[in-house]
Amino acid sequence: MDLSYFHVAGDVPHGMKPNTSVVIDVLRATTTIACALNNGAEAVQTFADINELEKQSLKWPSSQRLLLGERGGKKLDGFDLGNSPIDVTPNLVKGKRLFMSTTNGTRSLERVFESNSLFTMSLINRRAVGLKLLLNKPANVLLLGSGWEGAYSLEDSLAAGSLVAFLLENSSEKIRIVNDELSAALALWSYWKENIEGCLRKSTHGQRLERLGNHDDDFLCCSQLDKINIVPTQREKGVLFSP
Ligand code: 3SL
Repeated sequence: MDLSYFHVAGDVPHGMKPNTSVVIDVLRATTTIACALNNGAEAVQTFADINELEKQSLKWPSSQRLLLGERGGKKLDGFDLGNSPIDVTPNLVKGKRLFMSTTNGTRSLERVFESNSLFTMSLINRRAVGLKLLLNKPANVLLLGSGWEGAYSLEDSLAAGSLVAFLLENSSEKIRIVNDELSAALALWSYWKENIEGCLRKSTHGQRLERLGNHDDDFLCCSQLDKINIVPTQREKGVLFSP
């Protein structure tokens, strides 16, 4: 299996249509997606564009939908929830379709909507995604971080490194690291793996969240490793289900 990692959507070479993609946004979109599906959401439908989200969500019965969204880390006006994985409780999300737009994570997803297989990953479901890749054995996998407005983020690279470490430890077949971004991510994982929450808090987006208010529960949740067995999987364009 050949794996490459790009920090943000804009780094993916123009015209590249990946076969298998794994989108990562540890703080916090892909952690929230995994938690929502784990807590019984019917699906999470993702949008880079808020107007499009509002239009599409109206096609869904109001009793069966929730709008989730943030910009700059703050909940969007008129939306039911922001983007905290703590808020997507079973009580709120069970059986509902979540319509979601975030600053960076949903943009990364949009870049690879056309992939034949598309999964989302965070630290919380790293093992589940790793096992899925070992089972499916794709020849090439694109790991795509979300960053912050086009810039690198520490926590997404950490998660990319954690996935490749898992694959190297558990694969009977050759795992090939194709680009330097992924080698660097693996080194980052070796450096921080005993203090994941410390890494998330050190990251610039972690510091942004701290400036916005107390996010202790979010940090705790987003830094949990291998706690959820869900692999959010695209079955319709932009819509993630738990298979
Ligand atoms: O940028 C994103 O997509 C979000 O995950 C950012 S936040 O953590 O919700 O602020």
